Amino acid sequence: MLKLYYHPLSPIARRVWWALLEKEIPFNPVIVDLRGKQFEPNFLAISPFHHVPVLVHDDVHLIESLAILDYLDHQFPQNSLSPIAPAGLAKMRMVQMVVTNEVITQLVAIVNAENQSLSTEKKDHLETCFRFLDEQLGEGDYFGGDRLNLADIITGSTVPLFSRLGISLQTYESLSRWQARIMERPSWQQTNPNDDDFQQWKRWIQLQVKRRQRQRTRA
Ligand SMILES: N[C@@H](CCC(=O)N[C@@H](CS)C(=O)NCC(=O)O)C(=O)O
Repeated sequence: MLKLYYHPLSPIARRVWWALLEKEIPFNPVIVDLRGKQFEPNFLAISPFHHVPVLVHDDVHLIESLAILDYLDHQFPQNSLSPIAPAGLAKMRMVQMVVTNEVITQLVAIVNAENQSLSTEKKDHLETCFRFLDEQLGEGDYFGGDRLNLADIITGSTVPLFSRLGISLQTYESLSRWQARIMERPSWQQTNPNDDDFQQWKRWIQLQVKRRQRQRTRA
C-alpha cells in the first residue's frame, strides 16, 4: 500500500493528503514530528531536504508535492485531477506554480509579522496574487472551469489560510465564491486544521523562520 509521510498541519503535505481523499486511494499515513524528527538520519535517507510530504509506493519513492501529485494522478486514473487539453494542463501548472512561488511566501511573511502591519511592497504583492487568481477563475466554478483539478487543491490548501489570518478576499468576487465552494468539500473539511492546531502551526512557522535566520547569520 502507498505510504504518505506527512504532518497534518503542513499546508504543503495537505495537498497530497487531500488529493488521495479526492481520488479515493487508500494509503498508510505516517506522521513525521516536525519538531526535530525530520532531521534524524532515517528520515533524511528518504527526504534529504528534511521536508514532508514523501510518498513511497512499491519501488517508487518521491519527494516534492507537485511531483507526487502528478504521479498519483497518472498512476491512479480514477477521479482524474488533471485536464487533458494542452491549454488546460498548462493553466493548471501555471496556477500551481504561482501559488507555490508567490503566494506561500506571503503567507509565511504574514504569520511572521504577527500583529505588525505588512510593508506596502508585501501588501501590493499579495494583491497582485489575489487579482491573478481571481482573473484565472473568471466565471468558472474551479480553475479548470466546471471540474476540480490539482490547481484547486494547491490553491485551496493555501488561500483559505489568509482568511484565517484576518485577510479578507471580499474584493475578489470570483476568488471568494470559489473559496466558499472549495470549503464545502468533505475532503477539504477533513484535512482542515482546527483552531488550536492552526495556532500551533503559526508558532511552528515563526520558529522555522527564526531557525533559518540563525542559520543565515552563522553562515
Ligand atoms: N518544495 C517542497 C516543500 C515542502 C515543505 O516545505 N514542507 C515543510 C512543511 S509545510 C517541511 O517539511 N518543513 C520541515 C523542515 O523544513 O524542516 C514540496 O513542495 O514538497
